[in-house]
Amino acid sequence: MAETTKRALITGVAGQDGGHLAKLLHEKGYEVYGTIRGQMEASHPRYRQIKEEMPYINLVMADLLDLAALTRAMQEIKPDEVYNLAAISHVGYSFRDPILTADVTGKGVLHMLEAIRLAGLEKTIRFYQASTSEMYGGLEYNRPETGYTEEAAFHPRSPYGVAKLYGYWITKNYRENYGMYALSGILFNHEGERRGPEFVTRKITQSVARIKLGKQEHIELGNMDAKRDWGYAGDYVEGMWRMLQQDQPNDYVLATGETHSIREFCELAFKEIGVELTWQGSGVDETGVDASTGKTLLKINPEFFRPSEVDLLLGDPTKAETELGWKRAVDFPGLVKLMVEHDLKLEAGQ
Ligand code: NAP
Ligand code: F7E
Repeated sequence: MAETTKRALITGVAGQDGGHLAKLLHEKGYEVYGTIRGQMEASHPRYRQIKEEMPYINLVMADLLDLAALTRAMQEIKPDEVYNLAAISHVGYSFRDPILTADVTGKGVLHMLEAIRLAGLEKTIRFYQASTSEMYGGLEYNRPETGYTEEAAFHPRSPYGVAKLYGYWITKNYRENYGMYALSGILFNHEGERRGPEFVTRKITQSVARIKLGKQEHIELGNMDAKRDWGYAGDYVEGMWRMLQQDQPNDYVLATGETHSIREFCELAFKEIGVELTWQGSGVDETGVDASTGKTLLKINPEFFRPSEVDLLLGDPTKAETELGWKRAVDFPGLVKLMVEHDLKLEAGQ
């Protein structure tokens, strides 16, 4: 049921969170605008696909590298709320293309803030910056007892994390310098049926579905020891919206307060298709084996190792729970289940 007639602009609307957020805001009665990049026009297959799935999004062509396009978008749309979700968001990729990552994921945030100022809207727009748990360094640098809070120290371990830290600080800086309503959501990993297949959870659930249907023999992964605080993206976009409804701008952590290893994710995903996965060997020789058939279903491929890792992420969402009344609904087994079920249907062509 519509609750508002506000206008929202979402950058990166074709990404995982963009889709969830656009739907949420549309359901709340917002007029939703979303940026995509490239030289698409209405006849482009990707453009058509987005419009078919989410006809309510008004698509705007704007690259985060292009200050002029962003300024024009602000002038024409005059949004009440801006959610800056666009980024080079893959941590592994950021090691391969650190300069583009710095430009888009870091300096792109400055472009957004300057576009708002150039359009003369800095007193009216509420700005959300998609900050990340990758700004914390993992156990070697910062050992959280009950999880990282908004006050924990940062020590990013990848070009992506460093670029995001710039985005975090420049957002805080514009809040302090110009009195802008600008804040960061520091979000821990969130996944789901819209997650890109280049991220480990979706790679696992897609592969499990394909193995079940006889379309794939095994899956190859990198570091199995990393632990992540994984939630459901649908729950997290509700938290983003709640942040921008507060009287004063403030930064918030969204997390589940639980951490699980890649191994645990694999075990649960295979369990969904009736396979008990057991582990043999160690290091690059580790394998995941079907306990009943002895078939190797998982191998390690060093190609997926990163030059440096965040070994463990665990967030403390107390502030968001207390001040925003936010709480995740989907738990870890529920998340794995919904992703595997979705991919089984998708791979079966249903
Ligand atoms: P995503 O699926 O990778 O979506 C990112 C979007 O940004 C894509 O639609 C991409 O467009 C767009 N983009 C990339 N480069 C761009 C450019 N130069 N100009 C304009 N758009 C560009 O990411 P997500 O998972 O939805 O995450 C949303 C945001 O939250 C990101 O900023 C991410 O870094 C951050 N974050 C994510 C998580 C998480 O666990 N998902 C956690 C913390 C923070 P194309 O489709 O054309 O590539
Ligand atoms: O990796 C390990 C990998 O790429 C998770 C982004 O949304 O969340 C995401 O970043 C872990 C890492 O996500 C493979 O080494 C093992 O330890 O799914 P991921 P991420 O790096 O945690 C944060 C919060 C963001 O902000 C980012 O935008 O899994 N891993 N084997 C693998 N990872 C991948 N991708 N592929 C593998 O084969």
